[in-house]
Amino acid sequence: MTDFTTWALDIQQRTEHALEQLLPKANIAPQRLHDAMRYALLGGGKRVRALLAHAAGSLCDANANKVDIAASAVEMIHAYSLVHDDMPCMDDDDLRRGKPSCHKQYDDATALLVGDALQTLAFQTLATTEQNLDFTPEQQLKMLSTLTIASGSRGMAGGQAIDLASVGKELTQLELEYMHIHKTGALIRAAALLGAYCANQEDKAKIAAIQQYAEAIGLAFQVVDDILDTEADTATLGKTAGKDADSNKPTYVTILGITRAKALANELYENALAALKPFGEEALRLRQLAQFIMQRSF
Ligand code: GRG
Repeated sequence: MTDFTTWALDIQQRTEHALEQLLPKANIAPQRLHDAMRYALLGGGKRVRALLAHAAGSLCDANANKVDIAASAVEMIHAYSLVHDDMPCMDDDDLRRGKPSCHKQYDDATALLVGDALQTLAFQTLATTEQNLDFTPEQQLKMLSTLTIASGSRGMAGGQAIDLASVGKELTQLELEYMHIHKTGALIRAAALLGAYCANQEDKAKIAAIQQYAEAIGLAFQVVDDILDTEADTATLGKTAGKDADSNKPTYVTILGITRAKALANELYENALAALKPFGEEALRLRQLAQFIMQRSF
């Protein structure tokens, strides 16, 4: 079996290729919108959600070509959320993935439309049968409903609303956790589940374990993000460092302090690994990915 870095690079490259194929070409009208969609989605990002979909897919023995479709749809939703999040009416950030954020490179109206169009392209990708010949309609519906719920007001968009409403407020750890389970966790959980749903046969025990793993690692991802926001620099992060503290936003570091925040991240990592205990080598990629999420520097 290949080492993790080689595997991850392969997934990142095949995801890039799948997204490039699924996006409208930049010379197709409306050119500016299509160009901006490609700017926001291609050539950047760690593709953690695609890696999760493939790692979960590999535990369930799913066909990797099918997982590419699921992974692409999740990466489209993620990219849309970043484009909207960076806009002046939300987090107001000029830098994303080491380059000017979408509204800076284009304009606010274009960025708004990029988010809208990437979101609908994600659902189109899962629903369009010509691309998904091997999927059963039941599989497609399951993936669609999982991703819509994870993205909407009971998932990511709801978490973002809570985030915006909590600026300048003191939150308890439980309230902060509730926000992140929705804002970041819901899509991470959906990424893993969609990967598993690509398998020809559902294994309920594996799906339950994947769900438990993804919930723990999704939260760990956020705790690590808060730690990086205080400890890493802007050049390494590819986005403005210290943004949360500057925006007067509660984070795991402000609530717990750096030492307890690191201990919490480790505890969540251990919980994620514990969920995979019943599985041997088949869960290797999920284990390695958990480690990657913990050790990431941006
Ligand atoms: C606008 C509806 C709407 C939602 C936005 C996820 C989100 C909700 C905003 C992102 C804000 C943020 C920085 C959250 C912290 C965790 C996070 C999602 C970081 C970015 O994800 P990475 O690190 O990014 O996976 P890359 O660029 O590697 O894909």
